[in-house]
Amino acid sequence: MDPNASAAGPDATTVDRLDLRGGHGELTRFLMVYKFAIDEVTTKVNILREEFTHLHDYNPIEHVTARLKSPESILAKVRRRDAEPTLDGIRATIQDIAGVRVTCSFVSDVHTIFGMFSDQTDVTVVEIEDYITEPKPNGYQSLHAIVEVPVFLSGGPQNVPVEMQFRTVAMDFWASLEHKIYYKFDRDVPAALIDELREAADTAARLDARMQRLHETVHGDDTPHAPRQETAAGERRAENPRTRTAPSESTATTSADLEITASVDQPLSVNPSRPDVRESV
Ligand code: 0O2
Repeated sequence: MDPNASAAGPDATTVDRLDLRGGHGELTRFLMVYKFAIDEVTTKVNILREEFTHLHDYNPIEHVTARLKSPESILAKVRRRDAEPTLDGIRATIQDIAGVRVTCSFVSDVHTIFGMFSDQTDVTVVEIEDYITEPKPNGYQSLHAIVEVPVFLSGGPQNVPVEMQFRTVAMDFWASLEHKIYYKFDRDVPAALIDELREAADTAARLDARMQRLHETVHGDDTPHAPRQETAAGERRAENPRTRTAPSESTATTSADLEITASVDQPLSVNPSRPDVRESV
């Protein structure tokens, strides 16, 4: 029996009593599996990237970043959601503990890479939020998906959710600036700035459309598409994937203070402007 387990079992432990910092704390062990899921997902994405580079002499993925949500952010979200403050409660409620962001060159690449990723037989798409087809009112664009991947532990496989965000370089540029402004003004951004950000988002979207056209002019039909594999992706999606916004036709992710290092294609480093984000270097 686990000596750290409470009488009701480790998963029923009240989170407030958990050791948030210790390298061997309960929460650290709980989070370890999410770090493994990040490793699984980033390996899959890097395989696609390398294969593309070799086969098509073209790399549709600009960069991949990953982050484990910090214990503090997890607790804040648990409170916001009024969820049960236990490991079971966290597991059931918070699906973005593991986050992977894939930044692509062109909008078509976003859909192609997402299609190729979600078609893999061990990936289950739980939820899609397509903020590219339908941007947020502030202009935010990205394709979000909660996917589940199996992590093979000593005691057997465990399906672990990972929040994935797919976006273009232009979308990423806009989102990172907007995020900084949002926190600089402590979430109370002046109206004029909000308007300007909205306009900048439109400019970024126009740039994406223009670059896409140029790209197609240069590459023509050579642009890679997601192959339809034998098993329809839909069959492997969760029975009722929560698709808040219909994905586009072609398609059908704070500080990690933990002593965990994940590998993307090289060890992850902490982005000084976003200590919550660990980047491939
Ligand atoms: P972090 O630090 O990135 O993890 P929530 O808001 O988390 O309670 P939900 O449904 O998970 O609910 O949020 P949503 O809308 O899917 O957004 C999840 C993540 O997408 C955010 O994580 C951001 O990374 C990104 N995102 C969503 N909307 C915006 C936006 O308007 N601007 C920018 N810059 N990023 C956005 P968090 O919550 O910021 O935390």
